[in-house]
Amino acid sequence: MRKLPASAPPGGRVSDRTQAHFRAFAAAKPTAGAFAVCLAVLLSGCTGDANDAPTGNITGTGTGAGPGNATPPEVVARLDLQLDIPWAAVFLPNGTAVVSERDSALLKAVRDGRATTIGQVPGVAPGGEGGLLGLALSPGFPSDNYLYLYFTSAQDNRIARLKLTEQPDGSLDLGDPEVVFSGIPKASTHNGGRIRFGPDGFLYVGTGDSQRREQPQDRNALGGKILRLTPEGDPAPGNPFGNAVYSLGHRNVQGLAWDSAGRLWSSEFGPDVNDELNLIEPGANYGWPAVTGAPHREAYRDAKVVWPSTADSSPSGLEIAGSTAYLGALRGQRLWTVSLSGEEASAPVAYFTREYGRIRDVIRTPDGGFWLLTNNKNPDFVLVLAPPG
Ligand SMILES: [Ca+2]
Repeated sequence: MRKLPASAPPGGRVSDRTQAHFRAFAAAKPTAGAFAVCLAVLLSGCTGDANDAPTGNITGTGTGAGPGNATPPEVVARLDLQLDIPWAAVFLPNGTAVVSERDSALLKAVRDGRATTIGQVPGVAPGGEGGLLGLALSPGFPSDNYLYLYFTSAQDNRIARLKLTEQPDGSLDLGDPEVVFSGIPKASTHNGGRIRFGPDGFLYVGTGDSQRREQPQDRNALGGKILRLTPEGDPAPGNPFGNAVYSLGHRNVQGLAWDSAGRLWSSEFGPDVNDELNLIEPGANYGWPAVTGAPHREAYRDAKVVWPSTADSSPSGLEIAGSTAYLGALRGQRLWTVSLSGEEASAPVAYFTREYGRIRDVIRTPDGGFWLLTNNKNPDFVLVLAPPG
């Protein structure tokens, strides 16, 4: 049986609202996770037995009460685009999606259910978890045409921007990349890679510890951080330490998203325990490698959601719509939803467990639905979800 973390906050216990979720998932098969759920809700009246409890439905803890009330996601299409380890996607104003492929270093355009190659990004040195990773569209894209890329080069992880311009025939032309920020440490794993422009117009960057455990606690090192940059790649004005660092003590940040009040949340891989959803505040220390999860240590910020077993989660892409956070899980092979209420987060609720394999990224579509990018190499596809009701 999986044990709940000793550090589970008391508010993370599942309330009687769980009963409805149990019924909704009554067809699922029992697992050890189901027993863990029952253990978690023993005092609040868990009546779901091993035969009708959901699989891995709730196997983490949040700070808020209960599992929340997110609308169950609905798959409306599967786009078999023959993708190869897609890592990120952005939608252009004209509705075309641009997808990065990690190992091929290709950028692909997807429109009307078809994928075409735009081009290969020069200077990418794929290896292990490194390669062509995150994408972000310039907030000024309609006039500047800039696409930002985070990738692993021969020397480091770096951020470049290039012009993506539409040709008269509708195809997209890739300009020469201009490196705007470099020197983020690289390794075979823990390369970070998510980039995203915030509501303040600055570029936020999730990095990994690059297997260098001294990096995350060093305010002057770039590994194990969330960085905040100007579009030109300079430290954003107002950063807490006067350099590029925005928050520290991270192990491997994989997802960045803002809620409707402008709060930044991020997903992060734990070691073999304690995957995290964190609420990010400038200058805060998220604990790695000293602590993980939510141990209530004064020097470190607790995670808002903790998944005790990385086998259930390993959360990558993060998106927030309304008051719900959506996280794609790689090893956990499912989509997690978390209901947010102010600075509190509910216990996570899983969908599609092991139905579609590993999920790398969650992207909001122009119509308010979502894309999920799979990462199974079989080849990979896009699941299209309906806008939440
Ligand atoms: Ca942490």
